[in-house]
Amino acid sequence: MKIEVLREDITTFDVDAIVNAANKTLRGGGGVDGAIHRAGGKEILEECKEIGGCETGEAVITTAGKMPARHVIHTVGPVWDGSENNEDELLQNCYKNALQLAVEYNLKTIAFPNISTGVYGFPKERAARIAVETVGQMLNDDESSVKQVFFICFDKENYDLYTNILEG
Ligand code: AR6
Repeated sequence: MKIEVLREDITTFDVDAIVNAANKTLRGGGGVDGAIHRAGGKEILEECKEIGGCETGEAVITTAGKMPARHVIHTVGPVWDGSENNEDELLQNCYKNALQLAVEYNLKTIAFPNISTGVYGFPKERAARIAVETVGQMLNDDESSVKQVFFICFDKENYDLYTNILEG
């Protein structure tokens, strides 16, 4: 499995699945969630309504509507609360469950945004370390269909953090 860090708009990215940092209602919102629903069109919202909702740390899958990607894996990151509510483990679960779903669908390429580091306020460096570590742990799994993971960083701070962590 290969890991790459890019500074991009995830909605324009051509992979088997892009991951959405959604909320529990799955009805769209701001940030990357808003961008994905705007770019993908109403088909995604219709599928999300059918699914109903998603708990923090869990993941669900829909098509990607009008975007170049084939699927959207929606996961709900934890709201940062000063590490009082198991946020680290819940964020780990987002990455694990999204990858797990990608394997169930036999997907080869997946792109993650920096889950929880926007509106949900998770400290960026702490989140980046969790993301890299959790995805890295699945590197050794030969059974995995996933061959390439992209961390799509929207802001320069996240881009620099991920680059440093992966180089170090
Ligand atoms: N492509 C890639 N990354 C992006 C894009 C984009 N087009 N737009 C924003 N980001 P956030 P959260 C980055 O706030 O913290 C929504 O309202 C952004 O710079 O989107 O998990 C949901 O409905 C940041 O690094 O998600 C929830 O209510 C990262 O995406 C809530 O926000 C995540 O920021 C979820 O909050």
